[in-house]
Amino acid sequence: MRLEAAELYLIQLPYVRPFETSGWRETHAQRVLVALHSEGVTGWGEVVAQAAPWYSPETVETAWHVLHDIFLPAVLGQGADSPAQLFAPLAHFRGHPMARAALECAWWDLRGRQTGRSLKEMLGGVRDRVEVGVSLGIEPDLATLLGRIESFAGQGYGRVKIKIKPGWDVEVMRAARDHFPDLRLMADANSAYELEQAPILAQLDGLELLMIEQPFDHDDFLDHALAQESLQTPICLDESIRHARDARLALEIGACRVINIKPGRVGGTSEAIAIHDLCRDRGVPVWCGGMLETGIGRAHNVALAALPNFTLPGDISATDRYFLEDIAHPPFVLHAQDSTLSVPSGPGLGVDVVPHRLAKATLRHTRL
Ligand code: OSB
Ligand code: MG
Repeated sequence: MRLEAAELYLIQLPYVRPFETSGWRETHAQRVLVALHSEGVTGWGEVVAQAAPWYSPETVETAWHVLHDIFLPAVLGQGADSPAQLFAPLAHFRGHPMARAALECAWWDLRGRQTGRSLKEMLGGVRDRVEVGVSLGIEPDLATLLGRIESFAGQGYGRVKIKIKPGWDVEVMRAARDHFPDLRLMADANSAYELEQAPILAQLDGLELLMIEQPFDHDDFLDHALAQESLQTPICLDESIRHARDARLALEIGACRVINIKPGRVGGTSEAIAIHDLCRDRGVPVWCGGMLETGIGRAHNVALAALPNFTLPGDISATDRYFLEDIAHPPFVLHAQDSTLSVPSGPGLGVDVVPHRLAKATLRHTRL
């Protein structure tokens, strides 16, 4: 297929509730959406970069710039019959994985809609439903957080992740464990700790947490390896894993026992699958992380999480956990009996952008 035209949308959607981590607080999602056009068909992708470089160095504006001025001019007019061919014109450009991932997502959606195949089918998914959890931000006080856990557990979420930071950690996790003895619980620090604070993390051993996610620097391996040696709880790396080579390094030196795979962070679907395969071959479990995506990114993540080695619940919650009104339809709804979401079976992503909702959310739009 030849890519004929593209569109970029900068959108803003209010979250149902502000989301706070050890490093930032967001009240709205700002995202860049990419639409690729070929032979009368459109495919969509979502750039998961945020308004500021909190989680990663990319932002909505760096993504807009690099897509508009560099990546899209390089791929438009070119043949793109595979992800490798799509990315070939970008081989000499560095970085900007979230912008790349949105391009690849749009390509898969386009390919699926042209061939009538679902993303799950094209990627080799083996499940019709994927197990999911919910990621809960830092709250003003413990009672509020416990109320939130109770509410989500009541809705049927079987796994709850709690954002931690120094001063909002041991007491919080212990209270969560005391109140919810049977719930699958985990903590995510988003790089808030120094190696010297490893004894704080050691106090979480014994709470039977599924894992502790990214306690140390966003680009660190060594500190994680040193801490994992004495921690019983598995460390999961998120920010540190930028591609399959990072995953290899982390596993070789024992920096983690679990990996969170986010297509945006690793530069796209194909790299996400490469990490999945590497971990599968080494017997290391993976799960699909989230970036508070709209329905576009969520549909992609749900299909990815249908691959066989995604054996732990993903950060892919139901649409109503994020937005009152998403730009995509239909919404994702939690199956309360088994804490799962259904994997769409329609062509491509299997969800559609709703034009009037997109128009309402759009801050800027351009066509190339
Ligand atoms: O660290 O996993 C993270 C959201 C934005 C950026 C980073 C992270 C997160 C989440 C939310 O934890 C996961 C989700 O529900 O999408
Ligand atoms: Mg994380």
